Amino acid sequence: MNRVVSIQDISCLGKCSLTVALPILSAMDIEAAVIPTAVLSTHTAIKGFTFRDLTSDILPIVEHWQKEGYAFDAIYTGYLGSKQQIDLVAKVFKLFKTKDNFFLVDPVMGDNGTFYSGFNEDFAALMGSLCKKADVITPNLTEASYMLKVPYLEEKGYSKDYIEDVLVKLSGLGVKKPVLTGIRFNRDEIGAAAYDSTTGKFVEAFNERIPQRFHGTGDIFASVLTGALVKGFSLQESLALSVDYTLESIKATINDPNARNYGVNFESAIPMLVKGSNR
Ligand code: PXL
Repeated sequence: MNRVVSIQDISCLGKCSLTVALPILSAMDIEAAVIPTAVLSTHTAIKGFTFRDLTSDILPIVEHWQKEGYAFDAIYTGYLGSKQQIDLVAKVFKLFKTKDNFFLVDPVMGDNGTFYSGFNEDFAALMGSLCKKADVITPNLTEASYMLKVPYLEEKGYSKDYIEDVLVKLSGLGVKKPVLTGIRFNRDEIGAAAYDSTTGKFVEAFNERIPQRFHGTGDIFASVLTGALVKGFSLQESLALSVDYTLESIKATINDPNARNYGVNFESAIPMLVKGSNR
């Protein structure tokens, strides 16, 4: 069985980070190990959240695993709460690199042209340097703009050429396969675009756009993408499964009159993921 370690926070309630990465990887028949970087009562979009920093636990956990000889098919990082955590993750990458595994960095920092609470330009520069060590990254356009120090263009205010240019610039950071999420060239479709710098090819996947915003969809996308790549799906197939499952989760949410507005009903869509990740 494949084994992935995900390094990100536990938001105890709110359907994001590890509480979505774990069930999604399990549904894809992948063992999911975790290094929790912090414990929050909820994600930071809900006011009054608690925050317990677990930075000092990261290296002892990794050193124990190393002593016991554990290895991983992928290391997948999401929300990181401090510059120190970025430095530590870079160390973890070094310790666990093999010739066959890959690192996926989801540089969670913001959306819609602004930073989430607690992030700034300095943090984005450091995140950019972590991305240098990654095989795959999954920023949205806001995060990509901050890391590249290029202006953020509003939704639909860009062309395909612009997106391809951003992807090539991201690969210039040193990333083999940058992926941009939340891309839309028209009103009706949304998806992801990627550049495989090892072949020079651009790939993309789009599906229906539901004109509402939901929290946690980036984490769902990155978790499925990690799982699909681990299972040997092509970049194109992996993007398509990630886009389709995210849409299915959103549809399940809008069809549920009692849906909570802090995350999406990805649980209801798990049968589709199980089917889609077994071939
Ligand atoms: O969904 C990304 C995410 C993960 N973890 C925490 C967050 C956010 C986004 O706001 O606050 C703690």
